[in-house]
Amino acid sequence: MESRLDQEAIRILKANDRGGFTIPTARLYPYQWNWDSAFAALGFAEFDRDRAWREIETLFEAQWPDGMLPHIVFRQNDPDYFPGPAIWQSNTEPPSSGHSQPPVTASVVLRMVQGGDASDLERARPLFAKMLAFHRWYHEMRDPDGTGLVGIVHPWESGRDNCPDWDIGMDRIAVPDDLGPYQRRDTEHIDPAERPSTAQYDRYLTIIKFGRECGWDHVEMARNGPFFMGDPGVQFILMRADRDLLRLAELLGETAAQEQIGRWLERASAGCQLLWNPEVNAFCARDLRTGEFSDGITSASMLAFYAGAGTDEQRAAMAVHAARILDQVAFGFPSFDPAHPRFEAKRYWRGPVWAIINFLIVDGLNEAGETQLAERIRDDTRRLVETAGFFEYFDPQSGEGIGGSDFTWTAAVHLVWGS
Ligand code: 2M8
Repeated sequence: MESRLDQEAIRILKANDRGGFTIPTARLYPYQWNWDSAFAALGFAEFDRDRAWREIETLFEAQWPDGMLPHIVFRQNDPDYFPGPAIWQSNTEPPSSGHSQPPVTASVVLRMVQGGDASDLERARPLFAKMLAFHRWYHEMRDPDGTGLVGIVHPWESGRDNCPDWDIGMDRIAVPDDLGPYQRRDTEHIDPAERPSTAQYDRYLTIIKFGRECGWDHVEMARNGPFFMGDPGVQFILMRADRDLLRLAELLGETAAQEQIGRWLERASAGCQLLWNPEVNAFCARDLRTGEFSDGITSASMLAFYAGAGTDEQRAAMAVHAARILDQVAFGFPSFDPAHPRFEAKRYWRGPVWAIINFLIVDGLNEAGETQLAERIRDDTRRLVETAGFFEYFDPQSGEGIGGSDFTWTAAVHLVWGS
């Protein structure tokens, strides 16, 4: 029996469907976003499996020849969003942005295969080589020295745009005099107090300018771009996605790829130790140009469980941090540590709760046997949606829904978890 909320979630996914691809929400985000689309597929899989597979297939239509899966696909020009295709100048068809986003696709595809039948496995088959190329791109282009730790070249690549994780890297960016005037659109849709600052947008655009001027040469971006930071979110999501891609390789009989994926996994398990901040006793973001650590714990730090990363001792320390942070908010899991001076309950990725991150954290905590913590976060997410609705993010203290409404990935998480 579908509950009222299930019906509402299905309505949202259908309303945000633009014919084979789904937008995160109307007006604020009118294009196809990489990891939003992957979560949308999981939501569709609950009631329309063909449509779920279409979502992943249309996303991969935008894959670059070098393997990169871009973070936004611009199928049409929409003045509601800035920066659009004319700013990115990707020179690709369809036009896209010039960097990527957290690589959740292989994990989503494995989940769809495991929850389906033989026809789902067949639908995954042609996607395998594309996902393998995407993972190779991450391991080679975002880790050109083979350290086992991938970096991100833009805060948007983390998906956690204005998180305090990036403040140390962003502070080092010099905004050029010829950046030129530009008109933001997000602050016309949403209260500017709940969005990134102007100084941050200046820096986001400075990085795009660099990318555009070097023709989106990814080695150049990683070696000499204005920003290059290690992100616990992308690192842990990639580690888990490698593990899930390996499982897919086994199910599909793709023997040749297995050794390669195994090597990536081994290297990344060692490389993630570079994110262990001994002063905070936690996994934290790190500036890969200077070696400096961010000193804050985020919701992405908690994805260590999801990746199976770190030692038993490190994961035990992370569980203690998780319990302490949950005790400080009415609804978990906040995107930034509420005890840190940079925490802001309503400002986007500097404090609010995000359903998709909760979904990944809960998956990892359950797998690690931390079931009480997992249950608590899942209950909090359910209460937030029940009382506030399918918002983009939520205030961890008041439970208020903030940002875009009728949001695709919040609806998808609700459907996957069930009422
Ligand atoms: C947010 O990011 C975009 C840029 O990519 C923006 O603010 O314009 C982030 O929450 C990101 O994780 C998400 O994929 C995107 C669409 O929901 O919005």
